[in-house]
Amino acid sequence: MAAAAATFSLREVLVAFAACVSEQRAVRVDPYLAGWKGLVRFLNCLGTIFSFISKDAVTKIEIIENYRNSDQREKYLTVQSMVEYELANGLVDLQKRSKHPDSGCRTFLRLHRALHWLQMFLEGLRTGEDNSKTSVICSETYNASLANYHPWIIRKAAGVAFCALPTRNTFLETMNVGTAEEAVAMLGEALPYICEVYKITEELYAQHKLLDLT
Ligand code: 1PZ
Repeated sequence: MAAAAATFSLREVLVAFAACVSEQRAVRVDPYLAGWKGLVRFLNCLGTIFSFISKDAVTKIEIIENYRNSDQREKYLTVQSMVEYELANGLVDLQKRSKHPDSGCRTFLRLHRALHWLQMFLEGLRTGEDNSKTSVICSETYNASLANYHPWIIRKAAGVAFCALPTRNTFLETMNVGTAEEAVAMLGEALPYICEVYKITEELYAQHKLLDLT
C-alpha cells in the first residue's frame, strides 16, 4: 500500500547493518547490500541532484547482487568467502584493471570506502549542534575520506550537490525515525554496527593487501 512506501525509515538501514556480522565475525553480503539499498532510497528522497551518486551506488550493488544470483552464489555469502574464492581462482585484477574489471573484491571495496565516509558523516551529524550545516559536515567528512579516491571532476560535482543538503534538523527529520532527538538516538544505536562492519572488512582487505585495488 501507498502508506507502506511512505513509511520508509532509516531504521531499516540500522537493522540491515546490525544483521551483517555473523557469530564467526564474517560480514554477510545480503544484509550489507540491503543496508546500501536503504541508503540509496534515502539519498533519492533528498533530490535529483544526488542521482549521479545513487546511480553509481546502484551499479555497484547490482554487480555484487549478480554474483549472489549466479551459480557461484554460495561463494559470495560473506565478504570473507568472496575474497577467498576470487583470490584462489585468479578472479581479481591485482595490478591494474584488465581481465576482471568488475570483480566482487574491487566492487565491494568501493562500497567499503563509502562506508567509511558514512560512518564519519553520521557521527558528525549525531554530535553536531542543532543549527550546524549538513553540507559542511558532509564536505568535511568527504574530503577527509572518499575524496582521496575520486578525480577532480567528481569531487567538484559532489561539492555542488552537497550545497543542496538541508539543515541538520530537517535532514534528521527526513530520516523518518521521529523527532530530530529520536533520529540522533537511532544514529547512536546504528553507528557501532556500521563501525564493526567497516573494521572487520578493513582488516580482511589489509590482510590480503587488497586495499588499493584499482
Ligand atoms: C547525504 C549526502 C550524500 C553525499 C554522498 C557522499 C559521497 C559522494 C560520492 C560521489 C560519488 C560519485 C559518483 C561516482 C563515483 C565513482 O567513480 C566511485 C569509484 O568507482 P569506480 O569509478 O572506481 O568504479 N564510486 C564510489 O566511490 C562509490 C560511491 C558510493 C556513494 C554512495 C553514497 C550513499 C550515500 C547515502 C547517504 C545517506
